Amino acid sequence: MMMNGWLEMTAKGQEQQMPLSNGNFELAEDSSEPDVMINDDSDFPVNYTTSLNPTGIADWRVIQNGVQLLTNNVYLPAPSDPLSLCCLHLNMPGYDNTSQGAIQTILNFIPALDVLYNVTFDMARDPDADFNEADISMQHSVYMNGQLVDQGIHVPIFNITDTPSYISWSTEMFTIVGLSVLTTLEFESLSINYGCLIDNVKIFQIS
Ligand SMILES: [Ca+2]
Repeated sequence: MMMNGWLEMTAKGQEQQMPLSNGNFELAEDSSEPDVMINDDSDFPVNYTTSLNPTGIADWRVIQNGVQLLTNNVYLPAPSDPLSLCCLHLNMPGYDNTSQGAIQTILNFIPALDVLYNVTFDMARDPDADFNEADISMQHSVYMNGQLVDQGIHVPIFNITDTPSYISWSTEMFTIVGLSVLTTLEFESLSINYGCLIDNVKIFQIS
């Protein structure tokens, strides 16, 4: 694997990783201590809402209700990054009755016209959710020049034996077609109170 700044060729050499800032959610302010970055000593979970430090997670914006960063000292990190400090919970339990959070990022490159890109991310069901609870799921949305061009629902695979220290992570993927305009990516929880965990959002050019 060759690293060249944000350019990374995969082992296959056929996909080129494109820039997506802070897709691993490691850069964020501790919302209880504004301007202090989260670290091992932060008081997790760290909460962000549309009114409480909505841009505290670098390069992302909370656009609906609240989300929280959970420490991977307690919540098993996804296998693709065992050294992850934290992952994102798309809900903020107890907040605003529903707590179904949503976050948004603007891609820091313009996806070229008619070129295909794969967006991948790690996803899991928050193991704190009651297993009797209704289906837990999330939705991705892609906007190009403000127009919705792609949307999909993701339902995490899990085991009823999952606990914070043993989480069934899986990797999700969807494909978008470039339109040579500003492109925005959103993730939204479709679940009440407890929802999906996500981490390691990446984008690859595949054609
Ligand atoms: Ca992470």
